[in-house]
Amino acid sequence: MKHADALLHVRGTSLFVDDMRLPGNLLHGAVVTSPVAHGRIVGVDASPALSMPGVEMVITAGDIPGENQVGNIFMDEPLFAMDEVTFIGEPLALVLAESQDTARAAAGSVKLHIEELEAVFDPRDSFRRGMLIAPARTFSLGNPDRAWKDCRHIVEGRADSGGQEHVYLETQASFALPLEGGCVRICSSTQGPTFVQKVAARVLGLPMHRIEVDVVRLGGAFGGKEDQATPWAVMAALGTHLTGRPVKLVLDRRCDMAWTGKRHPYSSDFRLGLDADGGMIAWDVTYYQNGGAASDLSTAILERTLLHCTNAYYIPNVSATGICCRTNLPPNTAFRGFGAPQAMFVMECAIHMAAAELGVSPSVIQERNLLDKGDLFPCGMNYEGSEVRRSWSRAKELFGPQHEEDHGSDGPAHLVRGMSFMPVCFGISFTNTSLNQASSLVHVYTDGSVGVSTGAVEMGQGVNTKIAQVAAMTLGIDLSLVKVESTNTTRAANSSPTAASTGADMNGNATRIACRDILGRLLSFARVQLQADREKDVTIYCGEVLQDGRMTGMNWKELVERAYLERVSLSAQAHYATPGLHFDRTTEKGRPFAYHVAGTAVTRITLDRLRGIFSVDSVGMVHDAGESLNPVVDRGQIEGGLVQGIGWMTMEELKYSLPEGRLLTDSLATYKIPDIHSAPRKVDIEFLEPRGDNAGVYNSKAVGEPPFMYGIGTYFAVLDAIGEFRPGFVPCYGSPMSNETLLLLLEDG
Ligand code: LUZ
Ligand code: MOS
Repeated sequence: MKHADALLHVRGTSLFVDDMRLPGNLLHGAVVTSPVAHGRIVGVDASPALSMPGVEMVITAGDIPGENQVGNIFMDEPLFAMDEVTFIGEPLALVLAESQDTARAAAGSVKLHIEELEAVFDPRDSFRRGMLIAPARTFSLGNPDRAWKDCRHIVEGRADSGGQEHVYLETQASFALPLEGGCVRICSSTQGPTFVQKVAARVLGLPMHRIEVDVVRLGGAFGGKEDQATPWAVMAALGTHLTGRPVKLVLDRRCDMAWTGKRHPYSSDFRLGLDADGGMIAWDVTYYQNGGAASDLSTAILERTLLHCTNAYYIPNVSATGICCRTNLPPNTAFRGFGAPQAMFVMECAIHMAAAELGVSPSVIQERNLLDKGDLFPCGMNYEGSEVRRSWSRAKELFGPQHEEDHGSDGPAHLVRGMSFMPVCFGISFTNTSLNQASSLVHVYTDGSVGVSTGAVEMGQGVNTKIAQVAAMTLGIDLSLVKVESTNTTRAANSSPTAASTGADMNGNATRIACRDILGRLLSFARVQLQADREKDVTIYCGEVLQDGRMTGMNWKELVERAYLERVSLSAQAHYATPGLHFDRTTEKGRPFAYHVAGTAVTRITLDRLRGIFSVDSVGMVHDAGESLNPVVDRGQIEGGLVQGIGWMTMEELKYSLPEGRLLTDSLATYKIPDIHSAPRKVDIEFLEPRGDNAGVYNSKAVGEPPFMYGIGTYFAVLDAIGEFRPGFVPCYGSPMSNETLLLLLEDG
């Protein structure tokens, strides 16, 4: 089964927000944003814009009928700044005009009088000034204070990881249409239609039932549209509400890059204690998270960092502290992995440092400390699987050092090989327990075709394909009979964002329940029609109605048609709530995850020590996808996640002008993402043999985020290569390991 949108995509006929036909009286929006990172607003003069022909209206905070607030976890983010601006790109006003060019030109003509104030961009600096977004949190396990005394080796250091731009192919985009009675329909490129609905209702001062949000598909999101699609969609809705006309707002690439939040940069301090055999026995870590100017999802992201502070390892004594620091950057936000990659990077840096101290390969320490079934995480949950060790063993068998006699230097002396193991253990579920619910509405039409609506948003990851498969499998019919509809708040209400890798699990499970409900009714009806005894087993298989496994001569279409005539309901709505989850934030203990996804990557690189460049020769991964619902889609997620992770670790670098804090890398000419040449020459993926049940759908497992963290292995493969000619080498741990950084590091000798 291919991706359901494959044909549309290759033919260029799939629709995105910017492709949709809109009525002729459409207005285009352009946003006036702050040119300074921190300042007091003295005046906003829109008269030059208003005097331009074709300009309809300039909307500012004062025009908002409801609340000027787009915050999610905390109410700390105005839609339009009022007295103070706190980051470059903070919206001040929305210009509406007859054409996009006019709107943008008019937005540029608005005169801003802003008194500049001192700005802070560094999280440690923010921490020293007490600019916290929320109080620090600490997760602990065992007794770290006592454990330090038993340590034979203690290493201590600092690790910094950089931010990351999402570079979704489709930039932030939305439009709004006026409906009768003052209602508004919003089409948005968002992962969270319900959040858009809720915030639009809040800003417009309307009940939620007056706002409808519809999402067909997204051209990528990666977390960048979990929270940050909202302001743009709400602005379009506000424009429609105030003018009675359709309004479209699409950001161009440069504005999108400059104005929207990124992956959170982290700066962390660590201390790792080991026993004589390399067993990790004490772990102390403090994460300074660069939250940006508003809270957005930062505290949830920091929570996931704390939940992954030991990655795939068991450490009996842990103290992990997370500090969410406010700075004057655009609010940083969700990005694939949601704080876990930052935690895993620090853990691997500490292991690398310890390995240098012990004079062993990091893989010796890694393997020695992998999670076993029953091991306790600092959050109080036990590791319930076997996949961490099984994936490691299998990866070692398939891709381990024995497959390469020539590890180290060979051939030209300036070319050096390096390799690394990267085990990943990632918790599946939203850390905010209440978000772990989904719903599905299934209609069987009288010709036997099926329409499914859920809260899941298709963003290229293939969730619609998987949901269609679940419906077809459950009903026993051909996949071609199933269509997954757009995601619409009137058909799937109160949906969680499609995030946390849970889209297919939760919406698939809801769809399965709804389909089983309809199937139950149809089978009872079929029994009567076939005059079958109670004991006789009536089923539907490949679109045929079977009795005790034998054909009855009735097929799915006939059954549906007859059931309709006898007034059997052919629709069902179902809700799914992931079972067994709880977490207590006062004790920081609970069971936050339905299950974990684990896997191991083995990365090989060749470093050119003269030029400071390297190529990724191969990455072999053993990944736990459960019983994969769709191996083609899952492979796509694993490959994509890996390459995106390699980009974060080794090349994607956000540069700002200082002291202004303006993003210099605001286009793809200066912000480098992996291209085909920087992707691994060879990628091998083996699915780990599934064992046991889990809360995924049809025993599959979530796949969206975990593979991202395989990319961390590339960083350590480069360090391994350097270690070949500088034994015991310990760098200042910091990502990205860009060519520039690498060259300077090699020159430092
Ligand atoms: N979004 C969210 C997420 O709101 N909560 C989460 O725990 C999460 N995890 C991963 C990605 N997005
Ligand atoms: Mo996300 S980082 O929106 O799963």
